Amino acid sequence: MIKQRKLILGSTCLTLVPQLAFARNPFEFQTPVTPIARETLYVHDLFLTIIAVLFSVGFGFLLFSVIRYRASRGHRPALFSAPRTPLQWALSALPILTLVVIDYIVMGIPAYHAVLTLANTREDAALVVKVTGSQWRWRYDYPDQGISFISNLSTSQEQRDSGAPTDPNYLLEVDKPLVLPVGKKVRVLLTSTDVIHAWWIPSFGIKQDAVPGFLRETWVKIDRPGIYRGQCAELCGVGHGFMPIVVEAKAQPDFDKWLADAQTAAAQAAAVTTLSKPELLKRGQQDYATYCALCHQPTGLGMPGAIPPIAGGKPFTAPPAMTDLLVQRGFYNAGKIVVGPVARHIDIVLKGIPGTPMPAFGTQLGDADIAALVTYERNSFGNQTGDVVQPSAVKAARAK
Ligand code: HEC
Ligand SMILES: [Cu+2]
Repeated sequence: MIKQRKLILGSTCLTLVPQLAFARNPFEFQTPVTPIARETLYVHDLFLTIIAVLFSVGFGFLLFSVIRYRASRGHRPALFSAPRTPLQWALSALPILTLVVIDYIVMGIPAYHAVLTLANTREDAALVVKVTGSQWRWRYDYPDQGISFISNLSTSQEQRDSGAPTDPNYLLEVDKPLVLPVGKKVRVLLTSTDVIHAWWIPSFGIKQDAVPGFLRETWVKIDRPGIYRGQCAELCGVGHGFMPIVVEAKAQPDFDKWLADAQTAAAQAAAVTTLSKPELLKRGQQDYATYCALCHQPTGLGMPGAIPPIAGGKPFTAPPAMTDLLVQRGFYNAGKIVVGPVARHIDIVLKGIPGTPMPAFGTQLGDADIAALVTYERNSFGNQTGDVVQPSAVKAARAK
């Protein structure tokens, strides 16, 4: 009995925890800030009210009958099993008809309307944004504005690993939020590069799957400036809890300014073809922590049997299916990881190793970042090749 109670209490707490982080009280939804969120919340409240009334009336009748007509007072069960008199027929039909009216009209019409609203992604859309899920981060593209960037979790490794004091937005903070204008309808296209993810922002009333090979869509029209947070809502691997969503809604003039700045920055970044070695190493170190450390580990030592070390000379044993691929690429010899040729290294980071968890970063990262990563890996974790790989070399490798 105690065990059962603990179980019930525990599971109740678990369902409440995500709510606690956002809502004013644990039983409330986040304050809706889009038409979709308002409408779905309205439908929810309406249904809940109707169901609560029906439940109370039905259960009230039941309780009343159980107490009033109990056997100890000499009452006997009725012997008939179907209505007989016209009154009995009417009393049986009434609840059925009531339910039909409630289901198809009172609840049906608002619910249908909410679904139509949800599906109306194109009409009056002022801006299109593409959202791409990848293990384990979101990428945002503004196709008509020529801007794209990756949004990464910014909660520090110490907070995640060692129980250091956590920020109020622990695991719900990113380096670059998606920036959107308020009061404008934004059409959101969703897809994925690997497995199914889901883009979920409770205060927008949106939870849409991002499916590889498909383009799904939804829309938002945000009421007021602010920061809105969400999470990936489809279990997508070990980093599933580390790909939050942050949307920063700005008034139109502020949004325009942000857009202009982002366009300038993108043009400047594209113009860079050579970087100094210290610049490459610094950038490579940051990128490694963001994109590679989850698998190859902050130490570069990988995980036994599953993820090879980046550090050359370290022993690594794994099934031949895995080590054969590494041998082919020149990264494995006699039970040990070796630092393979530069060209193969660039190739692995650009295209991944097909058929293994090693992802292709070519579609996610620019030439400068890939050059920085390769330079960093070849000069860190005890590797001392001295190689400096420039963005131009990555550009050339892409062209092949
Ligand atoms: C999802 C996990 C994962 C992530 C993230 C990841 N790798 Fe890998 N990586 C692998 C696996 C698994 C292999 C071995 C593949 C095989 O041959 O079976 C590998 C192999 C490699 C190799 C060749 C072997 C070696 O150890 O030197 C290099 C180089 C490499 N990864 C670099 C990177 C870089 C750079 C990043 C970040 C930009 C990265 N990886 C991110 C899983 C990952
Ligand atoms: Cu995900």
